[in-house]
Parts: sequence; structure tokens; C-alpha cells
Amino acid sequence: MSAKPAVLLIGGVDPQGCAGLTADIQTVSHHDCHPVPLVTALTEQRSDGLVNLGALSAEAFLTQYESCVADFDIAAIKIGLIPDRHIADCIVKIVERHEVPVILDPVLAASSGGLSIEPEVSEIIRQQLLGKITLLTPNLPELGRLSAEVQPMELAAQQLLNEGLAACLVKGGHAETAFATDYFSSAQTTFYVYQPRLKNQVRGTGCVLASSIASQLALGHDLRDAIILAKAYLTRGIRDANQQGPYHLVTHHRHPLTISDIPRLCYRADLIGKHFDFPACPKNLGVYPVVDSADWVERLLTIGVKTIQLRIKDKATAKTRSEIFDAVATSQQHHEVSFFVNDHWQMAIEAGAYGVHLGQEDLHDANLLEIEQSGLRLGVSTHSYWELARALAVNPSYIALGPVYPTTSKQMPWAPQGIERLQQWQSILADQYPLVAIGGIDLPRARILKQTGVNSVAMISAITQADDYQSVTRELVHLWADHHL
Ligand code: TZP
Ligand code: MG
Repeated sequence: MSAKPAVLLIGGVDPQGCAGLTADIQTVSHHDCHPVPLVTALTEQRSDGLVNLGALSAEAFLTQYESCVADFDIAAIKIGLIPDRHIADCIVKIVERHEVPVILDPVLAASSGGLSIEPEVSEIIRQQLLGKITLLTPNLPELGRLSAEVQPMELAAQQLLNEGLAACLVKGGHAETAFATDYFSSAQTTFYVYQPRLKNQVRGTGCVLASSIASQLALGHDLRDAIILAKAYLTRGIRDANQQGPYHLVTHHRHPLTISDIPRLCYRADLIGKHFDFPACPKNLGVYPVVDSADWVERLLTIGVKTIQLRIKDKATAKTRSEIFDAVATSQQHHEVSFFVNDHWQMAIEAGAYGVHLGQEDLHDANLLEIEQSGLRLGVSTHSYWELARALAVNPSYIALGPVYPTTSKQMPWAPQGIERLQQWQSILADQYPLVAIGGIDLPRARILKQTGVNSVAMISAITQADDYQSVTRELVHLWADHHL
């Protein structure tokens, strides 16, 4: 077996084994990473509160650190309890020595209360640490301690970004709202991730979330995906929390994720928790060609294709419009055809198309309420976990995942997802959403993909660039013919 990525865990020991480094170590282990604990403090705490921070001396801390890094490389760092300014100064130096992702969970205000950290620590975090880390994960009281802006949380987070912080995930778990909502903010994007509120008062949740994000980054996920996966891990751990004496503790396990574990993502506060209801489409959409003209729609429907998408890019509006209207008319002349229009949702509504297909950017711009009211089906493209979280928030008629294989038909920053990822998504989405595979799929690959149980295969070049598109299309349709609805 190859070496696991090592995650340096800088934090305090909870002598009862509930929070702090114990929770961090369990989390990192369950992500198949190697936990490297670096103790900042030997705390004294129990159910009636924290009696003593028990900070280590700077000297003892740094000696320990040298052993931590003596024999292998560190892939990511997670920082928790910083008990005093001396340890804070040491941590600044440590972070400067590693060019790896650093997650700081600023343990300045525990949910249980009873924690009082000297104000100099907050000052060192603000002035010397914030500009050097990848992500800060404060709860609302901690955000209040660190930011000059008190509220709303969006402005408080922006204030920290203005001071040099790269990204912030504000944990809104303390707010009294129907959904537990976190707010992510970076120079590139801001969004909300939300889930129905689960049991409150589970210990160590902040440690688990930050350690899980650090592990996912150590494993190579991008920051947004790391956050979604970590939230899902924590949600499952809270849902299955076990009682230990007076506490509820996060349960750690490696069971596959379920659809309810994955948080929902949206960009607007007024859409948090909004339930969309797009009509269902056939569960098995089968062979799903994506073409760029009404003529192609006609040709392929004549051969027996039942699901098709018109994807017109860079054509004049009048031409786009006439192609869409022609294709809708053609689709209505054939029996039980699901005809989707890519992107041009207003024209799709006007023309009376069966559905629209939106990429993530289109999803951002489109008026989903209007599409929903018009009764069109909605298909959504995804290429990553955070895009899946976004798709789930709009509860579409189907979800597409790509590129499954390398493709030359579209320029994309994503590496091929591979068949393992496709199978994982198939089991997560299971009965709730038809899953459409797209990207580099030809007839031999379609044969393989069918075995994964995926409901549909979409393709561009395998059909439109084929020497004999008729025979390829017939074989594809035949391949899916026994895939009953
Ligand atoms: N989205 C993900 S991959 C892709 C799109 C639109 C292109 C698929 O084209 P091809 O030729 O089937 O690889
Ligand atoms: Mg915390």
C-alpha cells in the first residue's frame, strides 16, 4: 500500500477524548490520511466547563514540531486551539515553512462556553496568520471576535478578505434558522451551503469539519469540493451521533455517502431552503445525442432516438430561434420524444420544448422560477461535488456528470471523472435522479457504461462525427433498447 498523505494537526488535548485532537485524529484516519498531532495545550475540561487551558511552553511545542516533520512530508495543516500568544507566534513560523493548504478553525469561542483566550491571540491571527492560510472556519461568535464588521456575516467575512484572507467558511450553526447554513466567501465566489437542521449540541463538530476539509485537500480535492465532502461527512456523523456520558459525539465511519448527507448550495440568501419542483422525465433517458441543428434532430429522431438535445452556441439570435422552433415541431411529430434545449430557456419556453438543459453558469443566470412555472423539465450539468450540491438544491429532472472520458468537443478544466466516480454518483443518486453520463462516450464505451446502471449516455462526436452516423446510432439505440422504463 502506498503512503497516506500526512495531515499536521495543531491543537489541544481534551482529556475526555471528545473534541480537539482526538476528534481531529479520528476524522483524518477515517479519510485514509495519516494524522500527525502537534499538541498546543493539555486542557482540563469536563461537562461543567473548561477549568484550565494548560498551554505548552513555546520551547516544548517547537521541539515536538521538529519530530512531527522529521520523517515525512506534510500534505495539509489543520490548526485548532491556540492557547496563548507564544504558541500563536510559533504557529505563524510553522505555517511559513510549509507550502501546503492550511485550515484554521479559530477556537476562540466554544459552543459550550467557558473558554477564554487572551485577546492577543486574536490579534496575531488577524495580523500574521490570516494572510497565510487557505481557509478560515469561524462560527458566528468567532467571526465577531476576528472581524471589525460585526454583522451581517457576509460583510464580516468580506472584511477579513479585505485584510488578506483567501477564503472563509462561516458556520451558521448557532443561528436559530430552519436550515443550518454556512456561508463561503473568497475572492472568486460566494455561496451558501445549507441542510435541514439536525440534532444540536454534538461535541467536536468544528474540529471534525476543519479536519475533514484538511484531509480532502491533502487527498487532492479542490477547496469547494473539500467543503462539500466535509459537510457531508459531518452531517452523517451528527445524524448517527452516539451518546457518551453527558455528550453526543460525532460518529466516524466510512459508509458510502447518501443523497441526504450532501448539502445544498445556492448563491442567494433568499433561495436558502427553496423547494423547486420540476416535472420528472423518463428515468432511463437512454441514448442522448447532443446536436447543433434542427436537421440533426430530424435525422436522429427518424432513426429511433428518444432523447435529444439541441445545443446551439455562437449563432445569431434569429437563427437560434428558428432552429429551436423547427426542432420542437419535429420532436412533436415523433412519438414519446424528450427534446431538451441547451441554455436558451426563454426560447425553449416560447417554443414549447419538453425541457431545458443548463450548465452551471446558465443555472446561475436563468430564472428558475419561470422555467418551473412553465412546466419544462430541467437537466443540469455537473463536473464536481460542489456542482452536484448546486444541482441538488434546484431538484432538477435529471443530473448529467461529465466528462466521463477525455473529450475534444468542449474545453473544460476538469480531468475525466472515470467510471468509478460515475458508479459512486449512480449509487448516491440511485432512485431519485436519472444520471446522464457525458464526455468521450462512443459505442464500445457505452457498452461498458451500461453495466454501471447509469440511466443515460449523452454524446456529441460519436454520432455527429461518425463515418456512418446511421449505423452507429442504430447500434446505440439497440444497445439501450432492453433498458426498460
Ligand atoms: N459536457 C461535458 S463533456 C461534453 C459536454 C457538453 C462534450 C461531450 O462531447 P463528446 O464528443 O461526446 O465527448
Ligand atoms: Mg469551533
